[in-house]
Amino acid sequence: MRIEAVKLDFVQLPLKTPFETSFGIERVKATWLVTVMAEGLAGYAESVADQEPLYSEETHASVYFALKNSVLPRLANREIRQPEDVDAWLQPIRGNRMAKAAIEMAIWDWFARRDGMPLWRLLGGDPERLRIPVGVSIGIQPSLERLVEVAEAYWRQGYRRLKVKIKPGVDVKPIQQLRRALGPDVPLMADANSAYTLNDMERLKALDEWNLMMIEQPLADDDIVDHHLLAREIKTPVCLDESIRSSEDARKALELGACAIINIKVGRVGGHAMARRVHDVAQIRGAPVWCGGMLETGIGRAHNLHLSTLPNFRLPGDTSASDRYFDEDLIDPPFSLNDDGTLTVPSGAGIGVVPDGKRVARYRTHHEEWRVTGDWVRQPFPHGKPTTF
Ligand code: OSB
Ligand code: MG
Repeated sequence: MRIEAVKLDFVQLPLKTPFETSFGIERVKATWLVTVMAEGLAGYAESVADQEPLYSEETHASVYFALKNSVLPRLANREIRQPEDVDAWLQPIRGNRMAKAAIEMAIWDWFARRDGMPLWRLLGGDPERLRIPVGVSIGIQPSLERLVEVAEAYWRQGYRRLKVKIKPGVDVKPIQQLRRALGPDVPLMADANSAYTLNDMERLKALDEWNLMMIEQPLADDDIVDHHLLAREIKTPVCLDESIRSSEDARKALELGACAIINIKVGRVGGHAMARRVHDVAQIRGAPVWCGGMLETGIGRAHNLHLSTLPNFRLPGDTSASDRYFDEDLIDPPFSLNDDGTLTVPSGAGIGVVPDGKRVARYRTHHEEWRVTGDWVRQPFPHGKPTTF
């Protein structure tokens, strides 16, 4: 296929409740919805970058500029024979993984639709794993009472594990309270989003007592060595999120014993092809992975479910149902939680869901269409015009 046009819709969906982490509070889910057009077919994906570079270096603005100036020019006017070509051709671009992933994922969706098969099949997923066990990620709450209330409500809904955000000073107490309220058997874990250093060793050791499944990304986002030093000292298994940006990062982290588990986010590693390589590197070394999330709309959520069919996704992920985030998702029907705490992988071609036109129009604040003509990407959007993200 040759890309004929790329549509960008910037959408902003209000979150039902603010999501607080060690790096800030999100009240709205904003994303670039990317549509790749060719041969009368469309492929869909969304960017997982945020307004500010807090989780990673990327932002809505950087994704926009990387797509326009680096990513699309490397793909335009070339015959893409298979989705893996995109990953290979984008390798020279440093960083900007969320930008690369947004288009790469849309192209995977396009190919799967063209071939009339669900994306999981194209990715090589396991046909026996089409109901994905999921957990929920709980933001920092205004009080301990509220935290327990929220956690109990999700547990009653049937989620398979609970993850709570922690930061220095909001860690041992909430975990202790939760463990006491939920009992010893509820699978519970903590995500620090890089908020600690080795100076916090005692605090992190104090969590050992509460039987956590794992602690996610306790130390710096660019670190592997200190995580290894920490992992030697604590009993709680270490899981890496921010630190793993490629299969090479994964290999090094596992070789060094910096982590025992990896959270895979397609956007963070630059696309499905790389996500699969991270999965394989972990599988070979006997380390389980699970699928992380970035509060995606139904489009990104569908991609996550298809990826989660690969066999080494052995732990419940963060792909919760639509109603955990939004009153109204971009897809109709939204994703709902099955009684057994799973989400069902959509069975249609591609990711099996499409953005609902009316809803996109309702939440959209900006729209552009780039047509690939001649030997370049012709942009109807003039340079220099102020852009609202
Ligand atoms: O660290 O996993 C994280 C959300 C935004 C940014 C980073 C993270 C998260 C989550 C939420 O934990 C996962 C989800 O429900 O999508
Ligand atoms: Mg995380």
